Amino acid sequence: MNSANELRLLFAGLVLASALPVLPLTAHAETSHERDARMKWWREARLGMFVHWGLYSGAEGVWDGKPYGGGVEWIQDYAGVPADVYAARMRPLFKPKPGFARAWARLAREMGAEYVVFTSKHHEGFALWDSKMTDFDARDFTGRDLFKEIVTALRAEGLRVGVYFSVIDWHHPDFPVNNTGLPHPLQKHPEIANPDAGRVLSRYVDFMHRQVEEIVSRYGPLDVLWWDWSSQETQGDSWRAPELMALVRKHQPRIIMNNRLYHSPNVEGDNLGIFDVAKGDFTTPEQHIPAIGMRNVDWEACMTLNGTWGYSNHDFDWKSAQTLIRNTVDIASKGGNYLINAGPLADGTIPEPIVVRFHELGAWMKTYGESIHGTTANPVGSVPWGRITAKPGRLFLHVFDWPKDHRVTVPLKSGRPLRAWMLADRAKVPLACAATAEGATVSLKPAFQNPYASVAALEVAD
Ligand code: JFZ
Repeated sequence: MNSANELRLLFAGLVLASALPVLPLTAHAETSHERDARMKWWREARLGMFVHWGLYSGAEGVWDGKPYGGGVEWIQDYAGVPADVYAARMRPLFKPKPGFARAWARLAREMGAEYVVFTSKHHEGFALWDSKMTDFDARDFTGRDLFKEIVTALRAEGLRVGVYFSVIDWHHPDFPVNNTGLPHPLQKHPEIANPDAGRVLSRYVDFMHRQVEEIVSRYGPLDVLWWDWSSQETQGDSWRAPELMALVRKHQPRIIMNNRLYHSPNVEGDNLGIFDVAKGDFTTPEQHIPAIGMRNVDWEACMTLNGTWGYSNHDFDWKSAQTLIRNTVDIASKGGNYLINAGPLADGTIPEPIVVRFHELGAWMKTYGESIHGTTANPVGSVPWGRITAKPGRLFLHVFDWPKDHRVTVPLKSGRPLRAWMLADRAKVPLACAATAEGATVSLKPAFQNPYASVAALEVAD
């Protein structure tokens, strides 16, 4: 072939290539319609229960008699404990009682949660399933497959199943100590001259991929994979994330994953504006509620109930039931999900202060759940007296500050008020409501006032 023909061929090839869409890594690219169908249950759920439970639960926030603050599921790191010492000390303390998982599932249901995310492996590296890849797992420590017990119990209660998986692993001998931007207990040991000698990250990543494959291939359909977490230096490529996510999707085509294989929540903020569905289905603001929500981004705010994810025997700084209920409302009004944490004891018992608060939230949800589940963000603009959620043709007026004249103003953008009633009123006796220059006013009934958040439904005609 002469060079002119070669050039012509090359040119034709270039034109053709630029006309083709970029081929996705997976065999079939998901359309936005298919994505919406896959995300449907999650977008409607609005409330989930997070469970942090592992060997750290047995330390209860104390190491060598010294109490630690903060998230004490990190106690191995806080106290700079080498993996073998940690495993030996924690092993005898980890004694799950029979039926613990059924109690978790029942509590999640009673609280009004639609899904539960539990730590299958936290940073300490201990696997709650029967892993063939390591003897640092539930089967070797307890003779049981705790993952299976938890998944079975959640499904029996009709809950969606979410699996938290830490890509950070302080037990595996190939997980780097330094220069990842991620924590490691041996960083507290400057006397170890070269702690990274002999550690090969790619070997850990191979191991981690195979662990993930065990989880996603053995226990039937899973609903959420909650990765945790990455840094600027160590993310995406470091974990071979596209391959890992494709592996998960091969076994679990409908699973929903967060974006923490690429994202460090507290360092980079909430990812507003740079959200990319190729890097995860939703983003995870931690310990705060985004001021105005996030337009066109699926998000879930995760929060502790006191100051720690894992159980502490000396942190009594519990959020009130009112805060839980108002956070639930606030987050739903901004279009997000609320994932509330419980840290059980090493035997699986959920502490009474948590049970009491979750029951109180659940009692409120029982009456007002229709104003949370299946709703979308406030479509009309903020109001001084509380928050608003929406369903087609209907607004839910959540009143935090009950007006002295019992009347709330709703800034309708279009349409006119049809009828209104208090959600707690089973008879649905109509409330006085009227169209005004601002939109509508609704007269509330004090007999149906709720100390946490009162709710009225308002039907709006186009
Ligand atoms: C992570 C975990 O470290 C924590 O133990 C808990 O599981 C929580 C839900 O997720 O928390 C983080 C994640 C990232 C940062 C800090 C805490 N960060 O980027 O600094």
